[in-house]
Amino acid sequence: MNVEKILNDLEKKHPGEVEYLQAVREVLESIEEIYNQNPQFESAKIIERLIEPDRILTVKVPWVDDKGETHVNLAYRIQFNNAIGPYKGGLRFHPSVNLSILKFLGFEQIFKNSLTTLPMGGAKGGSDFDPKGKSNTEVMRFCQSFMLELWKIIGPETDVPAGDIGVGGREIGFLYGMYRKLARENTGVLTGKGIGWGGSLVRPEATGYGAVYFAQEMLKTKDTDFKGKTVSISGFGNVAWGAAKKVNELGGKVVTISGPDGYIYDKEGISGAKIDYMLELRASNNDIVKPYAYEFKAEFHEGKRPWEVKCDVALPCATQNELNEADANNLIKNGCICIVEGANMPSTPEAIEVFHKAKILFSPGKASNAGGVATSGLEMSQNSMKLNWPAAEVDQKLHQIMKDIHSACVKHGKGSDGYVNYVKGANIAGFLKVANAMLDQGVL
Ligand code: NDP
Ligand code: 2IT
Repeated sequence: MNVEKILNDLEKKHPGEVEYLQAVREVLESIEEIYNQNPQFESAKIIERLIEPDRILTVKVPWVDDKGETHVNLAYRIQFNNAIGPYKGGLRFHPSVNLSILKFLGFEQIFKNSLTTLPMGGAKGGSDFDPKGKSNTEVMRFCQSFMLELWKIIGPETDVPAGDIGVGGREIGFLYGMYRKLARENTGVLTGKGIGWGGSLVRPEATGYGAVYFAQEMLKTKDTDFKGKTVSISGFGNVAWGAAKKVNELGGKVVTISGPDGYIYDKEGISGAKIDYMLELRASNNDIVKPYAYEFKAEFHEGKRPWEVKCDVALPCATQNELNEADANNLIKNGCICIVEGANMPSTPEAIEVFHKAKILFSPGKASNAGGVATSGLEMSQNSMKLNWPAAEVDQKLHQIMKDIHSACVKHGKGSDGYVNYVKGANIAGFLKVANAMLDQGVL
């Protein structure tokens, strides 16, 4: 495989799609060696077939606001690869959404879903619709209008969307309601559903819990754990919330959360009612963390990111490319020993290089945030069986999956000096399963 040639060709076809090209480059560089050792991959053009999505649905979504004014948004569903199971992945509603961001997320999802050990292919979707400041009825009308198009290409055995940034339980409810009407079926076609209508216990917490379970395994390799550790978290959404809960349970102290307006530093620790308050902040639809500072007498650092704070463990849980080279150097200078991505691709390639050079624990989102989609997979299993598992059972399965993903990363990422490159490990382990499935099934 000639990585530079493949990337050049891809860039010619998709100029300026920086996030997509960034995600593809990382995977190609990780798998290059193993790919070249297996000529059957090259002769079946596995990589050329894997880096382009199977199909992309683009639709316009007209909707009417509470004042009677009409708006038009763009929405997409990218079905990337379904060699090992139905297309699966979240929907993101954020003004920054474009094809490059969704292709990067869909591409990452292939390997993440493969790592979960469950039969799920990769997909992603979303819209440039901004939920900020919208009323419930406006969000409902947007979701219903989007589903009028989306339902034609999804189904419980075809493609199963879920939430991501800007899409939580409320949006999944509106989307599912419309799907059910159109399809005239109650199926498990979306995950993250309400507990009373097909949802799984622990799904809301799963991404954050999973990331912390993964971090626990990483810390274990250094004979340590979360007890007494200071933890910096970014974001204040679904993933950040679940992670904060689990860190507290394991005896760690969370000292930061962040939003687009800046970050909160609470040296007393973000625990108990303060974690519940994160849900209020999200539900307020304002997208700011500043009110936390008044509520709990904590510091607010306007326009800044939390990576300047002294911590033992860092959990970036907001969005892509939110932790750069300077941030990485700061974390290391301040004694951070472990960085675990809760978000998708929050560290820039330069930041990852800093972590790898320093040989400290670093794990990529596709491994450490896989608990969310894994629990979505468990929701699909429960829907198929028309059964609900108790919370403890789901949590135990989630925990085991995160341990298995950690083992797969160690197996494929451990170097001769004993240092584990989790990026390499995750990419190779995720790739091999999908590539072998594609080989078995012929050229399609
Ligand atoms: P939420 O919408 O609940 O929260 C997202 C958080 O990130 C908010 O604090 C949000 O603030 C911030 N954020 C989003 N976009 C930007 C931006 N462009 N610049 C700065 N801050 C931003 O989403 P989730 O918690 O669900 O998602 C967080 C991350 O975790 C994402 O990378 C997502 O892809 C990933 N993830 C989510 C999973 C899930 O199951 N929910 C599973 C696996 C990964 P604001 O919106 O105001 O910018
Ligand atoms: O990035 C992700 O893995 C998610 N947003 C969750 C996807 C899912 O299908 O649960």
